[in-house]
Amino acid sequence: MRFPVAAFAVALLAVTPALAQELKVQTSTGTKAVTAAEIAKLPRLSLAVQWHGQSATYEGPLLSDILNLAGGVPLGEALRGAALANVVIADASDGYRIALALAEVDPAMSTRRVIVADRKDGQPLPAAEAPFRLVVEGDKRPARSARNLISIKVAPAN
Ligand SMILES: Nc1nc2c(c(=O)[nH]1)N[C@H]1C(S)=C(S)[C@@H](COP(=O)(O)O)O[C@H]1N2
Ligand SMILES: [Mo]
Repeated sequence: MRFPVAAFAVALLAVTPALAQELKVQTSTGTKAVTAAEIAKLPRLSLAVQWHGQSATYEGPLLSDILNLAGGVPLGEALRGAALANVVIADASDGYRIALALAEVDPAMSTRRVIVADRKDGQPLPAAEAPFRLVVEGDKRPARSARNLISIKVAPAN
């Protein structure tokens, strides 16, 4: 009996990322669980990266489009005055956490493109990076490109 139980546990672990494919997005209007299906419907772009001498291409929607889905995030013309002190905090399943200024992720403000990748090199994200990976264009080191992204929060820096 031991082997079948172990095999079942391994199979369950293997499918868990697929089941958990949603992103918690917390904004001034509340918390929304954005599903992988909603994310798949957004316009997509590809970012080619050269990290530690390795090339890869990540694909997914702009983080700003996901923030617009969640609502309550001042972007575009609304991103002015006190709103410019908002930060985006991204949390990963291993406890890793990074921050960006909201202005950095607004395509109306910044040339830096920030995507929530769900594919890499034409394949679903590998388990080591799933369910989503933040890909922050323009950083010299990929330290803010958080793997295993599970939650995003937009709030005033304070
Ligand atoms: N969740 C998570 N994401 C992370 C990290 C981490 O420790 N945990 N390390 C960061 C750092 S410091 C780097 S250099 C890159 C390394 O990315 P790679 O493992 O795909 O080469 O991941 C970034 N994203
Ligand atoms: Mo790093």
